[in-house]
Order: sequence, then structure tokens, then C-alpha cells
Amino acid sequence: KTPGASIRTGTGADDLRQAFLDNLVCALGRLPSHATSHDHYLALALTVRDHVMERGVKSFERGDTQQIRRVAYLSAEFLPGPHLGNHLLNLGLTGTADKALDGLGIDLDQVLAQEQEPGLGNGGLGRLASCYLDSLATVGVQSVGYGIRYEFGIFDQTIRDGWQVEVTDKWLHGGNPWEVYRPGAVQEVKFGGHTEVVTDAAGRSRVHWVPAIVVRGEAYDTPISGFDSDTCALMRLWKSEAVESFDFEAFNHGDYDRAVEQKVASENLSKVLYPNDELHRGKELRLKQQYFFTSCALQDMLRIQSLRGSPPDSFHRNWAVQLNDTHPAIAVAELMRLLVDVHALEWDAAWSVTRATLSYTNHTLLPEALERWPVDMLGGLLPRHLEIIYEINAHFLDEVRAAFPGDDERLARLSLIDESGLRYVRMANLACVGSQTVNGVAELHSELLRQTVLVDFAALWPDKFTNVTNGVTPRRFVALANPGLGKLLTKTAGKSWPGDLDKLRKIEPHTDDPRFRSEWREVKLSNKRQLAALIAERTGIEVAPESLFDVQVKRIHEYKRQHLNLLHVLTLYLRLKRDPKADIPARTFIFGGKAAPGYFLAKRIIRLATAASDLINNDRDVAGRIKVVFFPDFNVRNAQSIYPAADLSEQVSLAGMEASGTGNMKMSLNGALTIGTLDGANVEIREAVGAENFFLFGLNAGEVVALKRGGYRPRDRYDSDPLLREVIDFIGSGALGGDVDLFQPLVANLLDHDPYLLLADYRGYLNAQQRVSELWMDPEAWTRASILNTARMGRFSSDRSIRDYCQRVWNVNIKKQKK
Ligand code: 26Y
Repeated sequence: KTPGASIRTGTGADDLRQAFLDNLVCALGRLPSHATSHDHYLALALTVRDHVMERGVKSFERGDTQQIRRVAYLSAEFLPGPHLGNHLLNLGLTGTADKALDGLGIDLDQVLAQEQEPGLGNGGLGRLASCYLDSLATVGVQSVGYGIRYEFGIFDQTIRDGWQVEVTDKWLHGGNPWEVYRPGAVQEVKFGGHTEVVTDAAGRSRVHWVPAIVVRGEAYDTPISGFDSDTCALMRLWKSEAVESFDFEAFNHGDYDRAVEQKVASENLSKVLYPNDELHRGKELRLKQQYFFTSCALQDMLRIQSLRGSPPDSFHRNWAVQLNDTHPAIAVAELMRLLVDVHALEWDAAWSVTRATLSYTNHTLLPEALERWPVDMLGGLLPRHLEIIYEINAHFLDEVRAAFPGDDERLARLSLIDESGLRYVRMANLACVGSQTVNGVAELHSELLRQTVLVDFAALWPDKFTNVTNGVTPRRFVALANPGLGKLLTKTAGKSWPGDLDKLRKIEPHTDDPRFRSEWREVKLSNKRQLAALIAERTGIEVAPESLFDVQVKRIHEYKRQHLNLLHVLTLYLRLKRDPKADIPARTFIFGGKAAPGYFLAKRIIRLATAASDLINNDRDVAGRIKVVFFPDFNVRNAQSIYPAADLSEQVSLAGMEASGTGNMKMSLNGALTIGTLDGANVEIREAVGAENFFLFGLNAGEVVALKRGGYRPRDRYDSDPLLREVIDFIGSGALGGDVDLFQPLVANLLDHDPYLLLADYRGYLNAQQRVSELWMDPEAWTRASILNTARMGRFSSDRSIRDYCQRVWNVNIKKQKK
């Protein structure tokens, strides 16, 4: 037993209470009689952290002997959500903590509510990274998630007069008890300057990079516990600091401004997360951020492996490095630089190591999201990397010429450099060339990748490509978020389901048991009551828990088509106005999601939702029939209240646009039925839960391409469909938001361009919504479908995704270490 461990990490309620009080007094310097709820949170967090740390330390020791190859997940974004409740769940300490605090008259829920979540990501990609760390720890794989410790994460969203207003996120202001600063893991990262050829001691020519600037990277570690597991994952985030606090030369000459300039510039690197997703802009600071954390991560891995006594040329045996999209794709050139320039490997040897180490996950087909950096910008910031990229490209294009002689167009398409106009470095091409494996995030997406964006790479290296369908952690998104359902599942399927989600199948035989069905409905209704209370608190809107909760929560994006959902809402409204007796079941439409601050149309879509909300909720004619809510500040914490209360999950993106989606999985897993297109993982969800338990509509990806190719004319749809005409005219009429001009840009966009084919899918969507209403009016049939959704979603646990990665991509054996 580790000395001292029993005092701080005892697992009885009395131990926990004592440790909690000790932390309150000794670590925080607070008298119990004067402590606030936030103090209680910090004290409990420190207490729980001790438990997690103890496991972490032991698992790292063990890892050295049991698992040679570790996984490094490089991601510019992580969205872990609040830690405390999740750790308690993973450690099996929730009840104990509740009891320990209860003995002091403290309410655990109130303590949990104090935590500020780290919003270090935009949406799906960042949340996926956090689900994967959770699963890596749970299935027992040694891993590190490398990223950036943004001082300001994604903005908090408030709604003022119906508009999104961004408020700075200050997640570190109350202190962050989860992270541990690692002075021993500091790294230096160079920028700018020039390169020189020098002769080393052995008489070999080497390239020496003389930088203009050096920045310090400081490591902050956050342990990520696994469910019922002795393994801990590590989230290691880098904070940038100036190497010297001041430029003393400038300072001594009285040039104070210039003296602090450098310090400020260095610290700016990890200052703020860019709030755009799916839109690449060539912002230099973003490239600096990407290189900064990627370089810190790779240097750190080399350091760790040298501590293990392993030479640089066996890097690939020690590390499997996953690139979460192209954001860390500069890793290809950086690893080459470190191996060739710093560790003196020959080019070819270094290239073999690099290619055996790295793998690349693509998360998007949208052309506007593909990262390309102007050659001049990249060369100015990273002169040595540009040289390396050119050299990689030269070797690569030779290979292409050999495979496809005389095909210059193919050469131009494959090249790492886009030379069609201004010259750009294509990061997806760089990632493909430097990787062992390339994967998409759902079957359809991986297929479309091979057919479109990466078609030439797929022709060259068909075996490099694979699919790993995304997954979500059932710990946070079922057990923690939906304890009522969790209890029912445990009672019916046994207690192992959170770590073995296929066990959910065991509830299927109970589908036709009336008692089970009524318990199922009771759980859902209770979740809806809780959400209704939260909605009232946050928006002042009263909603009926018995109504159908129709939910669309995700980033606001045209391709995700929140405005298609709104067309349906308004069509229903107009129908109810015309025909007050219409047989339409009561519905509550719930929207949530942030818009990128500079995304004009996305902000108008939010405004349309809030305008619909104002109009409909205050119209007595439709009282008790439909309500519309825009739930402000959709984040991980709020998601945990919303998913469990969803009856209907809106997954209505235009087919071929959503790489996977993961909210679709979270809602179906919590018993929602999906209305959706054949897009992303919807396709696989529908296969899993059964077509009869899924409301399908819309064009498929092939039909989308054909329609666009044939010259799509949205105005024809408008002209020929009276219902569509009525609702579009209504939006443009000024009846919503009280201003005729307000939604003109949206209306004009739909009538003249409609790039995401809303008008083409409108009718199919209405029909599918009609089927939703009909099924809802048969509660037994609805409940049956709801149960089957949960029962058959086991495949979508992120544990399965991680096992797939281990097998298909990382070549890591899973030796589950049971406690
Ligand atoms: C280039 C930069 C501006 C950028 C920043 C963030 C580009 C993209 C992103 C984030 C993308 C993202 O979240 N993609 C989503 O990844 C999920 C996980 O794989 C998918 O489920 C989802 O379909 C996809 O949109």
C-alpha cells in the first residue's frame, strides 16, 4: 500500500468526510462554518482528485511494463464537461460522497453545480476527443490527450432581445482543482527566423534552424478516470509563456513597450479558442496555436521515451499518434524535423518512423472547412517545416509519377502544395501522406471521403483507408445524465451495462411488458419535468412535461438545417391558426446551440427561432398546443439535462454533409426516436434500431448530387407548393420579430440559392413529422419504439470505437486491467 494513501483515499463515508474537511481547512484555509458552496466544491474536488491520482500513478507504473505502445491523441479541442460528478460515478463513490456530505448538512447536487466546465472546444470534434479519453481509460489503454490550455474557452451564449450575445468564458476564475502543473515537462517552441546548413561533430551536414522567437510550453495535467477501471488517461494541455519575462536589453534601454511586447505575444498563443467550426480562415495565430501544441506534444513524447531508455528510431514502437482532424497535421513535418535535425536520423529512416507513428481522422467533407495555409505564411512562421514539406512533396510526387505516368492533373491534385492561384499548403494532403491510416467517422462519411475529397489518395493507397464510426460515453450521457434510466437499466439488464453497452440488449425481451413500459414512461416524464423546470428558470417559458419534446441541439449551421425544423414549426402554427381543431398532439420544440460569432446567417437562424418562440408562446390561439424554446448556452452541462428529456431527436442535415453526428447517438441511447436523413451515423443508427423505429425522410447523398448537377431551382418548389409558399411568405412578412427586413437575407438565400436544399426536402420532412405525431398519439407503440432505441444502441458506445481504433489503426492490444 502506498504510504499515507489510506488517510487521503479511504473509501468509506467517514474517510471521505474527514478528507473533505482536511482539504477545506488545510488546503483551502477555510473554516467549515464560513465555507461557501464553492469552497465545498473545491474541497470535494481535491478529495476526489486524490483518489483519481492514486489510480493514475499506479496505472502509469504498470503501463511501463505491460503496454509498450501508448496512444497520443492530438486534438486542438477537448470538451470534458464537469469532472466531479463523472469521477464519483467512475470510482463508485457517488453514494458515499452523498452520505459524507449529508452528515455535514451539505447537499451534493448543490456542490456539483458549482463547477465551471472547461469549454475548450466548439462541438462534436472536441466532445469526441473527451469521450475517447474516457473510453481509453475505461478499456485500459495507456493514453495521453494532448491539447491547448486555452485561458478562454468557447464563449458563453446569452440571448438578448432574441439575439445571441457572446460573453467571455472565464472557466479558470474560480480556480481549477483538477489540473496539476508539471514543471518537469516544460518545452521550448521556436518560431520564425531562418535555417542554416552546418557541419556537425561527425562531419555530417545538418540543417540548423535559427528562430526569431522562442516560446515556453508549460504542461498542465488533468487526470481522466475510467469506469470501474484501474487505468487513468491523462489530458496534458499546454500553456504558452514567454521564455524571459522581459526583453532585458530593450528594458535596459528604456524601451518598455517593446520589452513587454514579446511577453504578451508569447502568452497570447494559448489565450483563446477560435469559436469557428467548419470554416477555415487563414489566421496566423491559429497556425501558431496548432504548431505550438503539436511541437510540445511530440517533444514530450520523445522525452518520455528517452526516459524509458528507448532510442528515437523506435518512436513508432512507443507511440501511436492520432491526429484529430488536420489541426495538428503539422506534426508530419515536426516529427521529421525532430528526428532528422535534432536526433540525427537519416531522412528515409525518419520517414519510415513518422509514417508508422501517425494516423489521421477526417471529420468533414465541407470544402470551406479544409485547412490550407498560404505558403508565405507557413514559411515565415516555420521556415524549416516548409523546407521539409517541399522535400516530402518531392519524394511523394515521384511515387505518384511512378504509379500514374504522365498524369499531370492528378499530380496537381495530390500535391501538398495548391498552385492553382496563390500558393497554399494543403493540410489534409500532408496528413494523408504522413499517416499510416486515414479514417472517416461514420461508414457513409468514410465512403464519401474515398469518393470525393480524398479520391486520389484512395486510388493511390486503397489500404490506408478505413472507417471508425464515432461513439459516445454511456457513463456521462446515460448513467450520470439520466440516473432514473440508469437504475431501470441496471434493474433489468444487470449492473455491467455502462462498461459493456451491448448488455442493453437484455431489456429487449421486456419491451412488451406493460409494467416495464410504464416505468419507462415514468422515467422519461420525470426527466421532462426536470427540464421543464430548468427551461422556466433560464427562459421564463412554461412548457408542459406531457407534450412531445422535439429537440434539436447542436452548433447552428446552415447544413444542419435548424431552419428546416423552423419551417415545420411555423407550418404547424399556421395550420393551427387556420384550423384550431386540427388533431395535432401538443409539442414543445426545443432548440439549442451556439453560432460562430461572425456567421451572419447562423445568427439569423437563432433570431428566427427566438422570434417564433415569442410569437407562438404568446398566442392564445395555440396555447396548450405548441411551444417553442431556444435554450441558451448549450454546453456539456446543459446537454446532460436536455438529452434525457428528449422524445424526438432532430437529425435533419442535408445528406452527405454531417460527417457523423454524436448528439444523434446520445438522444437515441436515452430513448428518443430520431427523425432524420440518411446522413452521417444516422444511417447506422437506423440499421441498428430498426427502420420501423426511426423516422426517415429526405434525399439521399446520391440524389443530392444528381439534383444539384441537374440545376436545382428552389423558386420552382416555392411556386408549386402552396404550403411552402405560405410559410416562406410568413417569415418574410414582418409578422415575426416585427421587422420586414429581419429575415429577408434568410428568405432570399432560400429562394435564390438554397445550398442545403431545404425546399427540396420540405414536403418529405412534413410527412415524416406527420408520422411522428401519429405514433405519439399511440403511447404504447411510441414507448415500444423508445425502448428498442435504447436496447439496440450498444454499438455506439465510445468503448467500441476505441476498440476499433486499437485494432484497425493503433495496433494496440487491450489488456483490460480489472480492479
Ligand atoms: C478549421 C477550423 C475552423 C475548425 C475548427 C473546428 C474546423 C472544424 C472544427 C470542428 C469540427 C467538428 O466538430 N466536426 C464534427 O466532428 C464530429 C466528431 O467526429 C462529427 O460527429 C460531426 O459530424 C462533425 O461535424
